[in-house]
Amino acid sequence: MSGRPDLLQTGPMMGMIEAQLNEHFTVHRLDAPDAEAVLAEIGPRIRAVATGVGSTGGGARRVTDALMARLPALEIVSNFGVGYDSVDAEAAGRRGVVVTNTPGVLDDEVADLTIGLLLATIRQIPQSERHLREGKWPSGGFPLTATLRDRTLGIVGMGRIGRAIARRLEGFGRPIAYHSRRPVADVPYTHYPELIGLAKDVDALIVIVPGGAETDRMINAEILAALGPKGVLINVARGSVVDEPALIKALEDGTIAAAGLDVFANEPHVPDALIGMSNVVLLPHVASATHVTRDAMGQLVVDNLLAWVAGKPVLTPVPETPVKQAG
Ligand code: NAP
Ligand code: 8YV
Repeated sequence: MSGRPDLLQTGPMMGMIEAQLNEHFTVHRLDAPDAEAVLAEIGPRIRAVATGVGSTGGGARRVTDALMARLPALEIVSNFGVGYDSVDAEAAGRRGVVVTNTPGVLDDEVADLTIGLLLATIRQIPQSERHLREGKWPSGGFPLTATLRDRTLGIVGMGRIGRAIARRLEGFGRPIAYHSRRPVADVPYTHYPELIGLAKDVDALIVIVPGGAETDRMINAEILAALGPKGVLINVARGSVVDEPALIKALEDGTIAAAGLDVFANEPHVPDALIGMSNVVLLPHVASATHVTRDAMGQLVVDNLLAWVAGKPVLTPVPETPVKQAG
């Protein structure tokens, strides 16, 4: 390959990513005011895309089949995030474009936050802190709360992060069960082939599956009813995995007790109905959001691109796409 390859950046990315992209590539920005003109002019030259949807990860532009059709020389899409539901990976595979993501480097961080969110939701930690800050303590202590002590814990998704969550939950001494399409051979927890069965048998449901069509609104009114009035839902996966209007209704009418949510259907917008509720803990998609972990994710975004530039196999291709090297 001669010269620096042309790369399309779909939106803002972390400074450490942008600095390295600018060093090794000729970078074009899709979040420019004249995106259409940019595409028309440089689309045919673009060989790489750097992308990532999220509050700090990058712009909201998705890498669709239609966008890739405008980039006929495209060879690689490097995604900031282990979840790559904002990239049409199957279409990329059909086009011979490799997609990379950032697995592994965030498992412990996301699992740590999940445990924090679970405890915060069940023990109402933010609510009790608000009680103190609002000066209500002298007039009365914060009301008693629900507990983890009498619960069976269910995990939806027993992949890299699900396992890291389960390992931490073992320390709480409560029964652990999970649902995924296939049982995982080397974990000691009870597998439920049907999500509804798991929801019926547990009192806390922690969701950590990928987003996309196959998991779209899998946590629906029926699952929430099965979880029941003592039930707590924790979603650290994707907002699309939960039927948000059904969840709001279930929280309002006592179908379930509480929810802890790091992700939402239409981020960064959160329904007013949720914001007004006292039985929810709401976080702005921060499960991986520490300096150390975001830097590790960012470096993996860059390292995949640099491997491709060097003609080496990319480090973390997604299963839908072929391993591709620069020609
Ligand atoms: P992973 O290793 O690929 O694990 C995914 C798990 O989900 C597997 O156990 C898989 O098992 C299960 N699964 C997939 N499709 C399913 C379906 N249709 N029904 C039931 N189970 C299904 O992924 P990971 O690295 O743990 O990450 C999981 C997801 O977490 C990411 O894709 C991302 O969306 C989300 N995430 C969110 C944050 C955040 O900031 N909140 C941070 C990191 C990741 P089977 O294939 O056997 O079903
Ligand atoms: C990031 C995530 O917050 O890795 C993922 O799938 O959801 C998070 O780690 C997100 O990708 C940032 O844009």
